[in-house]
Amino acid sequence: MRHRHMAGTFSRAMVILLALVTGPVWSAESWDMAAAYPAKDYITSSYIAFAKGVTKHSGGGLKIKVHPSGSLVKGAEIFNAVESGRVAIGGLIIGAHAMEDPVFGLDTVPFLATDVDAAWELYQVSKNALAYALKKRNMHLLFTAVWPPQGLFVNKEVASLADMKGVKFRAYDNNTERVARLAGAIPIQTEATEIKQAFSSGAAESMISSSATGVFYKMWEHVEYFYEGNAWYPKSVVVVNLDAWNGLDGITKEVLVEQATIAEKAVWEAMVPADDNYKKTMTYNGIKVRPTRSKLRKEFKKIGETLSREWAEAAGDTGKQIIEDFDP
Ligand code: PCA
Repeated sequence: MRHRHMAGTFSRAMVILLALVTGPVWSAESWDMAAAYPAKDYITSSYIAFAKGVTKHSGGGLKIKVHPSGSLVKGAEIFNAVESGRVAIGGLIIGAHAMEDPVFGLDTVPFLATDVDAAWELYQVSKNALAYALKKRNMHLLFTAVWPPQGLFVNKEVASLADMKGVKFRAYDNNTERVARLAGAIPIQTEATEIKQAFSSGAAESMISSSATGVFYKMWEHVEYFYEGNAWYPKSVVVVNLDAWNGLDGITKEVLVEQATIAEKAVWEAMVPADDNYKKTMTYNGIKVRPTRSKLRKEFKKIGETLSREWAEAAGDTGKQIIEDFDP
């Protein structure tokens, strides 16, 4: 704990030192936005619509350019890049940072929110805690985007966990890695941009992800099945470096907040129809989209219970309060 704190202090000191030497890499007029997923993915599309809205409604006073597919910063590094000010703004999967603050991992606790309304409710009751935790890491929360429910992509029929034993599994964060381990699979963590390579080389044979990712990485070229899980709805957060945020004038801040509200509403509403379309595309291309078999679902619920317990222990009083306030 002490070491982590010291490491944090040290890296923050380095960042300040670097900024003093080189100055910030962004200006008040022009921001580059780091994004991990493809431009046409509905999540990244929402960032692009948001960026256009800000550019337009600030009369060009603040231009935001989105860099998709990890082209500016790799997905796993966006958090640190925004925190340190290497980029002014970024969109990232927040559950991947549960190690840094348990509140970041709330939306990856399996079976807590099992439909989009519950996921929205969970977000509402945890929003202040989320924004506060981000502020402590030098970031301002603008909005969130919800991913479709997570399901299992796999190259064979799976009726129970026994079928997952020893299966190579691509994980996108520590949570999915932990699920894989508890399921007896063999996880490797990769960026989404490395999915095709992982599956073509045989390093991965399965993964838990969504229909969106299934379509953009043409998973029909690698697997036969997509088992729908509806166990959790991860969120991406759009965050601004706090110094970049504080450097804006009041009117520009208002424009950002307004456009963030519009983008958030649109992307949350877009999720269900987008998911339906992505599943149709997968089916059309030959993936068998199936409900999870009841035995597997039961076994998976057990894994969910373990993860929930672990999360509650780590999240302490803040976590307890959120769970108490959550009434789906
Ligand atoms: N796709 C992302 C994370 C959540 C999702 O549905 C991925 O697989 O990297």
